[in-house]
This record gives sequence, C-alpha cells and structure tokens, in this order.
Amino acid sequence: VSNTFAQGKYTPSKENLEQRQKFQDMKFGMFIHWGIYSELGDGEWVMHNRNIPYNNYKRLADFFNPQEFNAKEWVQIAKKAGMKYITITSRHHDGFSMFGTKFSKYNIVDATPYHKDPLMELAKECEKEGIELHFYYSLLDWGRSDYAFGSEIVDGKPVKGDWDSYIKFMKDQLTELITKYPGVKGIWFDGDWERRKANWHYDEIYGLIHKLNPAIMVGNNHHLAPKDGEDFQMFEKDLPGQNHTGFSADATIGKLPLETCETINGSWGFDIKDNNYKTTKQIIHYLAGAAGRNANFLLNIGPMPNGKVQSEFTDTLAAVGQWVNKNAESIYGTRGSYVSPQPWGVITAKAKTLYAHVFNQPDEAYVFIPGVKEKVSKVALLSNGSSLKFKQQAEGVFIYTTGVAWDANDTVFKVWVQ
Ligand code: JFZ
Repeated sequence: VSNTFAQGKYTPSKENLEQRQKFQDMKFGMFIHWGIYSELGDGEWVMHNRNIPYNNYKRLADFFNPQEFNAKEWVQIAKKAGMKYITITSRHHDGFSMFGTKFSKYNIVDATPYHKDPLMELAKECEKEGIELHFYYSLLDWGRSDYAFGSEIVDGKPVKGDWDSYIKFMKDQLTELITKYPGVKGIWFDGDWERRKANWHYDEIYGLIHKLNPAIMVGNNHHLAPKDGEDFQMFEKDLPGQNHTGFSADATIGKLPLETCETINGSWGFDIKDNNYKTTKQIIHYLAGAAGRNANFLLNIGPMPNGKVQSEFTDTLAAVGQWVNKNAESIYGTRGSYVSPQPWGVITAKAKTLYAHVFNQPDEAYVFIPGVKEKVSKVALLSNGSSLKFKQQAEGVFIYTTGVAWDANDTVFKVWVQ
C-alpha cells in the first residue's frame, strides 16, 4: 500500500488549532442519524438486528423518497435549540451513501426515486446560516464484498474480501465529502470496534483528510484513548469521566477537545416505538454537565423517512433553546472549571468568570462552591443580573440564595473573580 499521506507523529496545523478552539466554543451540536433504515422505524441497526439479507435490505432504496426533507427546516430547528453545528450520517453501517458519490451506485442520488443529494442541500444551508457541518462516516460496512463483514482478521486484514480496495474506497469517498461539500469542518468515524485487529490505515486516512483541509477535526468513536492524527475525543452516551455504558472503560480523558453524544429518546435512527423522550431539564443538565466537564454536547435526533422531524423532538429542542438563549454566556465560549462537578451541578469558566450551574433548588439558603482560588469580587443571578450576597473563605465561596428566582431547569450564578 502506498503511504503518500503518512505523517508519522501528527502535528496539527495552525488552522486546525484555531478550529479546535472554535469547536470548543460552540459547545452544542445536533447529531442526525438518517438513512434508508429510517423507513423501517426500528433504528439504524435494523438490517443487522433483524437479519435482513443485504440484497433484500437494499430494496429500501427503491422507495426512499423523502419529499418533505427541507434543509432550511432542519437548520432552523438546530439554531432555535441553540446548536452551533450539525453532525450527520453520510454513510452508516448499512453502507448506503446518503450523498451523491461516484464510487458506489448504492447512494441516494442514483439508487432512490428521490434522485437528489440532501447533504449538499444541508451543506449549503448550513454555510448560509453560519452552522458548522460535520460528517459521520462508518468504517464498518455490512454489505460490501471488499469489506467482507464477519471475516476473520489475519495480519491486519480480513481473510476474505479485498482490504486494499475497501481502504481506497473510503479515501475516495472522504475526498468527495471534503472537497465537494462547502464548509465541512469535521469527520466523525465509527465502527473501528467491529474490527479491532484490522489495520485501518489511519495514518493515510487522517493524513489525507488533513491534507485536503488542515482545519478539519477528525474524531473516531473507537472508545479508546485518542490515536495519532485525531483532533477531538468523543464519548458515547457518557460524560467524560463517567462510564455507565461500559463503552468508556479504557478511554482515559486525553488533552484534545472533548465531545459527548447522547440520544433525545433512546434511539439514534428513527424508531417508531421509542417514546423514551428525555425531558428539557435532562437535556439541559446534559449540556451544562458536558460544558462543566470541558466537553461539547452532541444531541442526536433521528428524523422520519419523509424528512420531517417529529414534534416531540422539535418541542423539546425549542424549550432547550429558550433556556440556552437566556443563559448563553454560561455555555458558549466556556471551558470546564478547575472546580470539579458538585453534587448540586457543575461550574463552567471563562477568563475572569465562573458560572455555577445549580440543577435543583437546594434545601439550604446557600450554594457552596469549594476550592475557588481567586478573589471573588461580585456574584449575580445570570438571568436578571441581580447581585447576591456572598462570603468567601479559604475553603470556598458561599452564595446566599434567599429570594432568588429559581429556574426549574438550571439556575446559573455568575461569579466574578480577579
Ligand atoms: C455506534 C453505532 O453503532 C450506532 O449505530 C450509532 O451510530 C452510534 C453513535 O455509534 O454505536 C456503537 C458504538 C460502539 C459499540 C456499540 C454501539 N460497541 O463498542 O459495542
């Protein structure tokens, strides 16, 4: 295999380092899982879970015709929620390309009656509206013969299939995604975990991406510590440092920008029987909880096969947006504070400011922030700017909260430090 793009130890470019800051400033993104699987309303793993043979599954393309898809609507839903970027599935494990590609006929433009490229529409609309676009891209492919799903791996390659051909295919498609679609700022890989022993040629793939556009943020949902060439570290269904899912057992938190993703109900792809909707409050706690742990929050929705987003999602997102708008300065542009998460909530930080996010009204008439090192000059309720009494001791700061207009979702106290 030619190794023209191999870089050895990756040194991020100036553009990339700037992009990392911008990425961290954005804090809140919309994850979108949408594909021909959406038609069956049983999640994006339906082909695998229901043992549908690839050749039968492929028929879903014959009648995938999302006439109601409107990029403007999606971007407005995201904006209204306070989201600053969108990460959308360009190709999931079923191998179906949701974009126009020269390198596989199994794509939305050539294989469906829709004949249009929704990702191009979305890219253009995002650019117009100042929303950043990232592409999810599956490494794992259940259908392609060169990938040979299920094959044994020997010497870093599947015994069956044609690994070199598959790696080349991915490079070709990634080149399309990065060069044809305006404003793409991130590639979100997934599926590494299906073939732990394979040589994925990340040096070449990541090198190619950074060569085509040095700013692009590369991330990979491999649930391991970051690998050379990656620009951010992601956590699936867990905040950094938590491990409820078991996915993050050996994912130590590295030095890269962090992102954590979670579903708005219980599913990634549209699931018609999933009513397990998270509340506005839960989502706000996830967003603030991520920010307090120095991470972005990427909240997933699975649009319906017609291209619409169900009202249960849009209603919650709009309500989340109302809180985010009011409390914007405690989220955007912040970093996690050196004061670690507290039983009552988290602390986000800017240069001369701490923001204490208090998730539930305490029984006591105060909130205590331990370990504040700088001298505090002022404390106010963020929502209306009214000053609050406080007392600073060596152990920390007491904020006196009698009479405070508590926010049922998350009450933010702004703390000025010197
Ligand atoms: C992966 C995908 O399989 C899933 O469909 C979705 O796209 C999500 C965001 O990412 O989820 C995973 C990843 C890893 C494991 C299971 C599900 N794993 O290691 O068992």
